[in-house]
Amino acid sequence: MTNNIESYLVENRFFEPSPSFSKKAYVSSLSQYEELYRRSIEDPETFWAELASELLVWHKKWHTVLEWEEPFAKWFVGGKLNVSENCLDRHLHDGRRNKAALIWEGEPGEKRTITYQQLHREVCKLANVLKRNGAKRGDRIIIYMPMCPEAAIAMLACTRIGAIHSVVFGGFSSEAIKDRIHDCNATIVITADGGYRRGAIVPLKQSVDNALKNNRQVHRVIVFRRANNQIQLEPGRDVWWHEEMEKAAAFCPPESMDAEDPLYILYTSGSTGKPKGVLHTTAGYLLGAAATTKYVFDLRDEDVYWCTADIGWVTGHSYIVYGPLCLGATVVMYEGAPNWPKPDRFWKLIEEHGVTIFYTAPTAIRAFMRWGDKWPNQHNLSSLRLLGSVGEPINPEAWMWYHTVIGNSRCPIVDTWWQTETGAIMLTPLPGATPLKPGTATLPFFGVDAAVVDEQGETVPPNAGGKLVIRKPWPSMVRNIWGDPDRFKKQYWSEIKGNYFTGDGARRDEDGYFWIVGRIDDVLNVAGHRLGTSEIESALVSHPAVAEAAVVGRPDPMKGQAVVAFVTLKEGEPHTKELREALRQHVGEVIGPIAKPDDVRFAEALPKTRSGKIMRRLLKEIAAGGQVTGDTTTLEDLNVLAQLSGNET
Ligand code: 7RM
Repeated sequence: MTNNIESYLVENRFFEPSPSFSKKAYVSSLSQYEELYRRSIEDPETFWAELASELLVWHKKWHTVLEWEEPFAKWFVGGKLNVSENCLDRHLHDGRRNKAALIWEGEPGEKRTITYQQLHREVCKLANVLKRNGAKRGDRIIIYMPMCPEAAIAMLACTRIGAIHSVVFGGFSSEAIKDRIHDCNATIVITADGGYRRGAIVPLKQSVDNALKNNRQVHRVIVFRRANNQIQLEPGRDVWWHEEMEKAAAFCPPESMDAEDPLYILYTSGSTGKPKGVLHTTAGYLLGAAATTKYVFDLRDEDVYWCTADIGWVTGHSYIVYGPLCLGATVVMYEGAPNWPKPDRFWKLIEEHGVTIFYTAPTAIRAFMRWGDKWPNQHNLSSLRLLGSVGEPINPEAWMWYHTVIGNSRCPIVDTWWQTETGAIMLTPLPGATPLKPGTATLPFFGVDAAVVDEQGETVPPNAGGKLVIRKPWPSMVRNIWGDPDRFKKQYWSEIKGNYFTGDGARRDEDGYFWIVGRIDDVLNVAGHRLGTSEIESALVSHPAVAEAAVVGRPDPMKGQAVVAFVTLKEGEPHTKELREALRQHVGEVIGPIAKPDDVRFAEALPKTRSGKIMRRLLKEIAAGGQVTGDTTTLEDLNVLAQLSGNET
């Protein structure tokens, strides 16, 4: 068992669901969860079929719930439906016609509220625009937009006509757009002139123009006017969104799609340079998104729900657009940065719109901690009833801050573990049922057969580290990598025979709770001990001076690997030798001498993706003293790298 990941961090804090929350919740006790979970695992097909009838509207019922030929799954075979109809048309007849679907704020401060009826009309019109511009069922359409309602409208319009969308992050470069257009052979691009970020205009159309140089595949670019910045329209190729919409009819019949027709492709940066197009299909994906939105957020009609993710990330797909709209929720959407014009922008939004459910990422939570309590404390956050976290392990210290300062020790926190590939939340508390411990995504969602296993695929004992796998197919699972089934098999289905391999390391504690210890590729090997990154990072973050930390291994002739910690300090903390030594000692005390960093490097900021994940791969190269050579196209801020490489402190 020497190959297993070792685990040392002990977390003893414990929070029972409050009786008042539980009383009203869909699932109101741990035993009720356990009973439902047991049923969902013993007979997943019946379980999911019941939910599919309850949560989705169908043109035609399926004849077979699941066809499974590892690694290829087909769910609800024979069923027909349309995703935009599920998210819009149904709500025109269920009492939600004039309910706010989207409440939007632009970064400069504009506000718009769009009802279900209005959203339906906009989506229909854009669907007609797409058709008139040559889009057909099955075509691939790139969406490269700022965070505005039109981004969601574009996605839904694609689903209305059965076109496959691929949203590219508004922060990515023209190179990234080009690769993606090429990989999926897209023929239409939907974009905007620009969008706002930290007070500046991001020139989106300009990036699209650069990406399209010498491209003969894309015959149409539809440009939404958002920022009024100067752009060029290429005659014969580019058209204005608003001009096209004026000519379009207000109704477009929804295309009847097969349950397994492709819905969207979303690219994730693989470890190789080639982008990896994760393919999701229609019914299973929508069901996974809707079921988890309902139970994990315990969503009510009167909720004002805000997920701060960008629409270019899977979280924006499942938990801004498809899950919440399918359930008829009111969704808040915000265009810009959390600290614009001041670090209280999010809290201002929550107060003003009466947000009840707030879902964000640990990277944001750590930034708010760093900026200080005075910003949230200036606002009345009493509308909040539930908090969520996604994207990385949430360090226990960050969890406690979120719980006390934002949630006023009143709101349950759902720490949700999932991936682009899983389509929907997989490990999570249910807020009325699951006792919480800071730092763990707790237990599997219904139908999710998760396990921590060793190299042979055997389940490891409690508290031993291993690989996180999923043992059974689930409706919202990735169906393929676009154009590359071999890579699909190799990447996810070859590591542990018969199981989906997540790429994450984890341990399960004595209560069966899952603790993610980091990506398997990032695991350190120190003098024969395999250590996950997240425990050492959490130990560092538990020191009062530290805002954020990333730990990587550096080749070391004695120990195999030495532990290098990159640390961002809270505002005003001094970059001294004494503090560096104090941090090493602190890790030694919290975890043990084996995990003590050999090297602590202070950094102004850490390299991250736009969804806030620390790019340890780049830090590894820096720690080894080399130049960064890997793919940096998903990096949010290139300046950070320059700073780190030149940093001798
Ligand atoms: C939703 C999303 C997936 C990877 C995943 C993990 C990490 C995400 C959590 C988490 C610990 C969490 N999709 N991750 N959520 N780790 N606790 N609650 O993030 O495809 O962009 O990333 O993110 O490593 O494998 S993703």
